[in-house]
Amino acid sequence: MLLDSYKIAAHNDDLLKSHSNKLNFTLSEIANAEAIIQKLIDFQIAIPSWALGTGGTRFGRFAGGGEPRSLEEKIEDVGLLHALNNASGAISLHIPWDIPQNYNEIKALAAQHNLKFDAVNSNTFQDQADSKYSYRYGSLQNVNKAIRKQAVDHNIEVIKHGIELGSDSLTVWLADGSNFPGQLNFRNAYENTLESLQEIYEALPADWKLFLEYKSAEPNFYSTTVADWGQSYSYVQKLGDKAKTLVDLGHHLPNANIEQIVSLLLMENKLGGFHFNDSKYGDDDLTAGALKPYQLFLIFNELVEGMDTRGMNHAKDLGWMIDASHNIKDPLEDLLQSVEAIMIAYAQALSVDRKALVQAQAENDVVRAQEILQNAFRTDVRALVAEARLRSGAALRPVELYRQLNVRKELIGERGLKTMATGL
Ligand code: PSV
Ligand code: MN
Ligand code: MN
Repeated sequence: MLLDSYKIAAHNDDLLKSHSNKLNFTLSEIANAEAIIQKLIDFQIAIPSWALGTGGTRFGRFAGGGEPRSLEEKIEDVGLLHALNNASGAISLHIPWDIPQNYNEIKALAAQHNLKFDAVNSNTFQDQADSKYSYRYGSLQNVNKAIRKQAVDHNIEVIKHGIELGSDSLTVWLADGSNFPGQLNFRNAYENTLESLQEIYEALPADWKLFLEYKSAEPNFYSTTVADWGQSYSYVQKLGDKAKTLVDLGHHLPNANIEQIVSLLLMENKLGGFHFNDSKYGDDDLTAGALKPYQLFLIFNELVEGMDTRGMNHAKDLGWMIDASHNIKDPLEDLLQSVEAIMIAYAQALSVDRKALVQAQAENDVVRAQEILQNAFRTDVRALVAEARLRSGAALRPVELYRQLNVRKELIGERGLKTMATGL
């Protein structure tokens, strides 16, 4: 399904007057509003291919219908999102869930939707029908060299797919760990993992990055071999400049200070990128900003400060991606909401009076520092985010237009009610 640009234009025309009123007020409130709008136009957040179908839990899955049945349909769905918000200009593939059959055709389809290929993801957390060895006791950490080699070879295969598609990064998330004390020699597991990662790193093209994602627990519940940012940092530090740590917001122990982690990884030049989502208990993969929008803002506050201090390009120097997979919402509406929440947090962070904050910190004026941050957080920047969309031909209110156009109904008509996205 392709969205007609005139339908977007008609939607925008209807809302233009009320939007202009809000925008004018916001412009009068925020000194650097024009610069913020430009940064928002440039900012793109990749969509993971596995978030386009309804997520499940181990207790069940309630599919909503009209879900993509192939890689082509996944690309079309991301194309829809991008047409609506002009901020979802990339798709991240998970191999072997998304193996391209014909690279040229897949690339042509993506180009038709103005999409790029973001990081490619390897999968050594599930056994495949044709795999010789099982990952039951881990992949890159495995005590058996032949199993480690199978996992290394898979990662190298994933890099090859990425090269064909024009991607420039590999994300490695390992389910490796142990369920019971005594099951694993921690040091051996670390050393095996390091050696395997080194072999994968060797296969990386010169202009590629390797992102090593950490996660505190699940599926292993006693130990995880890359469990936190310190462990990921320890590996990527040894691997070399192209290796960086990836922060998935849902992968921390409760109450972790994620913004501080972000700040220090940036300082060490080891922050690779993000998987955005929100959570209350664990790896809940809820819509970004649904529960803790202030935390999301504080993370962006550190990002803006740290990236500006280091002269980094906000849009290009880190990997920005959503990793949320919802259980009951329409996945496309959920993704539109996540992108919106991320853009709002980013815009708010860009509006922080940084000079005043530096001064308040130098004077230990704690009250003033809090006022500065909360003033930015409590200022409504939604008109700036909408204006960025308007200027780039996207919709002022993407979720509203998605519903008005009955997109899900159309997709069900095209694809059927009983569809199952490939992958999870
Ligand atoms: C693991 O929980 C994770 O966050 C990793 O990024 C995986 O690749 C992704 O979810 C999909 O299962
Ligand atoms: Mn993730
Ligand atoms: Mn996760």
